[in-house]
Amino acid sequence: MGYKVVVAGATGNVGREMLNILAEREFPVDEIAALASRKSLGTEVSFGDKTLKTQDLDTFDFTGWDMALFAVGSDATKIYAPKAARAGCVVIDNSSLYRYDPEVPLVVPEVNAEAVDGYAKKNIIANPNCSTAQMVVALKPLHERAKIKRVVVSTYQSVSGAGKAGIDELWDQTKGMYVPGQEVDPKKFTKQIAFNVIPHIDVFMEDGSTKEEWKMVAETKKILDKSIKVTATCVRVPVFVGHSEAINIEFEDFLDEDEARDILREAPGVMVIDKRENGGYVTPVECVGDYATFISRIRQDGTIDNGLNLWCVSDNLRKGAALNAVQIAETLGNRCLKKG
Ligand code: 2RA
Repeated sequence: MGYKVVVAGATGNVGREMLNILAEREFPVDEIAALASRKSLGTEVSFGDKTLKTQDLDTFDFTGWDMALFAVGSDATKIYAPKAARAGCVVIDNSSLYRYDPEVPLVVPEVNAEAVDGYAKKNIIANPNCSTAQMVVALKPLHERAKIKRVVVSTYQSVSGAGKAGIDELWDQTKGMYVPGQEVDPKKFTKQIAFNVIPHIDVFMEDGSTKEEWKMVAETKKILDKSIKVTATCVRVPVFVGHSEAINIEFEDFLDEDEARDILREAPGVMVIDKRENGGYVTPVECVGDYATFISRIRQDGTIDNGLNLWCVSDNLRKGAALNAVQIAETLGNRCLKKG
């Protein structure tokens, strides 16, 4: 006996990955519905070896459905997530809308799976921001061993984090540089992303940080430990898929780099690739399509008493979004919605 599962936003990058991963992991599905907005209605999407015709999110009746994985953005989530929740369908939402709501669990299963137990307050569970998810997977096992005081993180985020538009912009600008007649009008974008990096993701906050940076701070505190001080610089880079992060950690107690490496090797969701030689580390192109949060360049930070540096890379469409959402669904099913 399986679950009746909905994927809302099934034609977007994350929605398609949700369907792919539900099939790859053989999630126990009795029935599945792929929902899309009016403009994408009828588009066909793959679910394993099946093809699903998308249905209308606006008119869909969630009654009798067990779980709905949402990848529709905050505006549409605001309208349809409460409707699904009221119908008794548990929403697992990839937008930022509910992440900071104290009544909504914000979950990375390798870090705080037990938080799923609080789903019934609003029948909604929130998926974290992609750059947060991979980082807390790496921090959790180290925090348990040597209690983290402070994290300084610089991110190198791929353009797929900005959706299809982000991918198209990089492609068009790059093509425009090499194909005569396909140059892109500079008036069409604020800053060039092709062969460039942009220290700005989401909107600017009063204190000069960006909302993407604020998300990493707020979400790490909610998911892992509110006592951890976090400061972030989030940068967009000309990579199609795969977020990278340079993470500096200060602990309460000393943690030797070799012990940290051993701990990470055993940590759930982590793959350590860390040799001090040419190619002995992971890069974004190698993480695409994988489930793992890859860790490389593990080394002491000798400028402080209890410091460690590491390099963290993961597929932002998978662990950063669709995979984490499916893992939440698995955790919800195993802990709270067991089927006969
Ligand atoms: C980004 N994390 O990378 C944000 C949203 N996916 O653009």
